[in-house]
Amino acid sequence: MTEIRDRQTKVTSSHWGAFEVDVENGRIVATRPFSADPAPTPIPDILPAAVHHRTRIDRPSIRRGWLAAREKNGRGSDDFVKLPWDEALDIAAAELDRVRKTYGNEAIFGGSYGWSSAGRFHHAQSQAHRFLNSIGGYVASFGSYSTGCAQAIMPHVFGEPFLKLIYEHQDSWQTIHDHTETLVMFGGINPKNSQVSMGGITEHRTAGWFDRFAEKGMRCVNIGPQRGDAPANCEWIALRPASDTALMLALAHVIESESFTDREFLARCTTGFDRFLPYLMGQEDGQPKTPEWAGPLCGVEPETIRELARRMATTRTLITVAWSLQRAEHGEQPYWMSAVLAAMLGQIGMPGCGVGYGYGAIGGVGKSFLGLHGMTFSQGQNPVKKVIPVARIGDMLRNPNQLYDFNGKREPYPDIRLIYWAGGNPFHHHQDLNGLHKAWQKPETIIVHEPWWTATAKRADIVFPATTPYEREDIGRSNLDDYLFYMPQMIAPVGEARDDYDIFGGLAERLGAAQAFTEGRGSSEWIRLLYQEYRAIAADMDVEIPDLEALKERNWIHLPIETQGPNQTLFKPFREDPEGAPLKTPSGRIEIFSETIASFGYPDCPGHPVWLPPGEWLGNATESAPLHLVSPQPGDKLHSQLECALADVEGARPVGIAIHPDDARARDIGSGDLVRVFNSRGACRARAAISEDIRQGVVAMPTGAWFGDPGDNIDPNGNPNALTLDVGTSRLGQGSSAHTALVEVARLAE
Ligand SMILES: Nc1nc2c(c(=O)[nH]1)N[C@H]1C(S)=C(S)[C@@H](COP(=O)(O)OP(=O)(O)OC[C@H]3O[C@@H](n4cnc5c(=O)[nH]c(N)nc54)[C@H](O)[C@@H]3O)O[C@H]1N2
Ligand SMILES: Nc1nc2c(c(=O)[nH]1)N[C@H]1C(S)=C(S)[C@@H](COP(=O)(O)OP(=O)(O)OC[C@H]3O[C@@H](n4cnc5c(=O)[nH]c(N)nc54)[C@H](O)[C@@H]3O)O[C@H]1N2
Ligand SMILES: [Mo]
Repeated sequence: MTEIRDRQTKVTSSHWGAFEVDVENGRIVATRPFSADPAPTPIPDILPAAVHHRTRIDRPSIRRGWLAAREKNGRGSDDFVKLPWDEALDIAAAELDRVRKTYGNEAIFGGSYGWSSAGRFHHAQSQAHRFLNSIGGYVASFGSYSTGCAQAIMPHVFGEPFLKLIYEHQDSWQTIHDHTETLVMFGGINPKNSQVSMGGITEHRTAGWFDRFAEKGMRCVNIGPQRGDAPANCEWIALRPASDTALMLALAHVIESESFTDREFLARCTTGFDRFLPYLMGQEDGQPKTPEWAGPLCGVEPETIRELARRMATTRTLITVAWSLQRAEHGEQPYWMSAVLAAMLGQIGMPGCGVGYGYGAIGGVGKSFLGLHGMTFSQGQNPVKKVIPVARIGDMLRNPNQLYDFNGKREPYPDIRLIYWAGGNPFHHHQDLNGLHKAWQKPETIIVHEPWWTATAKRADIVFPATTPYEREDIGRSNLDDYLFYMPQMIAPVGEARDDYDIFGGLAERLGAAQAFTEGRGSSEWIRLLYQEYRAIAADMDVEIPDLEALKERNWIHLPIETQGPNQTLFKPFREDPEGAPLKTPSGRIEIFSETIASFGYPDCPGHPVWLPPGEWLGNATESAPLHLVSPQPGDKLHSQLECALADVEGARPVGIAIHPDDARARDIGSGDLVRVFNSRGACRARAAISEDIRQGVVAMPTGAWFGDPGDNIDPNGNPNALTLDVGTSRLGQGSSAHTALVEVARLAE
């Protein structure tokens, strides 16, 4: 370890951006904004308190009931026995060995989903995968909670992996600024969310773009349940959650009825409009999808829909869709339908027009940089071929060996005996946490690495204390950012925490896999090697990067990789020459009707987009659960990270629940009142935040509060996943349906 001076200030990078860190006598005492960031986020303010918080895990800990008798009950309620590292590693290694020998590596779940920390080398999930591969493999997971459903459906429509589409090809903010006349944002574009980006975002510029759009006179329309999902200078159409597909169909109906459909574009660049049109016009099911039909479903006036459709058809229009829309039951439909609507307008492939996904969702979307990739620590090969859709973990644990459908395949769920998690917090992120807690009792052993005693760590059997980025050195770099950081170690590990790499190294050694996992290198040697490789890749692209010693000295550099390349208009080459530059779909065109999807025979995702109401929404609200709960990302942090210290702030917990004045009045709820939010799946506490900026009938609670203990009959801090529905989006996408939940709210006595 490098010597730590008494007082120093260094810059580091994180998922929420770069910031300066002041260290005094071995403790982080303050953070300050990074000089090059035009709109720094306040997220790091709480970091000093969090890094040294009392909830840090100080030593390896094994749950008493498991240690004594491999007792499974008691997860989340037992206390822990603290052990020396060697002893705890011996026990964990022996258990991994027992499970792989008794049941095979197909009994180990190592999806280990989660954002963990930025930093290229010490990425906990990659480390976990590499380690598990080195000992024979693990059951992996596909996709993310962010975009799992889109990752399944959109390749059928556009023939591209969804992430490649949004990160490499979509129009840049500059292109939108220069060309778009009407920006129609389903689910808004919220600068609050672009505070963060996987692996880092240095210059926060999203809000600034909207000021420039307004100056230009661009019309920006936010369609969704909350006004605050877009900057204040945007129009708001207050939509019922989950009804977007109905609205899009009605827009399409107007476009078709008023002869705006671009038949020439449809003929050249798409397939299957003829199969979709009878559904749209009602010849198929007797129900034309008119604005009068959609109005009551969406809670939007038919005239508003007509006016918007005409505007979209007569101006250069970009339709954007937030990721949240596909994080709901039948989330495939608005994604597919938005593509069909854009195709009917015939503007796909023109700069600033067509359709785009996830602008603002994270800060990197809409930035355009040279594809300078690299510095990836190899995860090795996984000999186990079983993969589950990431959000189906509860189903997997509940239904071992049962068949399930996913994107055209039917497979049995594995029979999991051991769960290994490093760098994620499933007892924050998964839906219906009370249901997950029950399913979580099935495996024989659960091993977790965590810096903090999260709800997941508390529900594990073996817990290893992990360092935070401030306790180890790393390199900060993201494909979606034009800065490069040396992230220095700033303080000694808190308690007995170790780097994930060293924990896995210790286990690998005990399991005879040391060479496969470490290849004889320590972390600093790996960092040096990966950096050298990255420098060589950069040099090939004529980007000069200093050597590691110089980067250490400079702490950070700006990379000259911003571009406005030809790729910055989505599908431009395809539009210009659909025969010569076909899409990678079966037809080579945009698939309005997909023979592939139709061949799956899924009633919940047929061959073209359709309106399918979800299991819970305002259209089937009940007396006991009359309100639609949406649970967006928190504005003041990243997910459940740094929560321990934020929760200490006077009055900060439970979290606020946005509720319309009429709904509050009907329940005799006043502003700031403590409330109980509940349904048949669970209950949590929240504090009423009465607001005209949320649609009547809808309530919104941010994610991120630490979930309580199993004995709690009400979640104390307000994690909305005490209430959400744990079902796949459909047999096709099997994504998370986090935004699907009906609830009731009642005042609680203080
Ligand atoms: N209701 C509802 N639920 C949702 C969503 C929603 O919209 N609504 N959104 C979903 C989405 S999109 C996402 S991405 C997920 C996010 O869910 P997660 O990614 O699981 O959330 P995080 O809080 O970022 O979890 C990261 C964990 O890693 C730990 N950690 C940080 N650094 C390290 C490290 O170096 N080593 C180790 N071992 N651990 C580390 C942190 O302390 C934290 O506990 O939530 C999902 N859940
Ligand atoms: N500050 C901060 N930023 C973050 C994160 C964080 O934890 N903190 N997490 C990051 C991650 S992992 C992700 S995946 C992205 C997520 O990015 P998104 O998925 O875009 O964001 P959300 O905040 O989940 O939802 C955005 C809005 O969608 C609206 N909405 C919900 N349901 C519907 C619907 O049916 N129709 C319409 N039209 N609107 C609806 C809600 O009002 C909500 O406020 O955010 C990223 N950004
Ligand atoms: Mo996410």
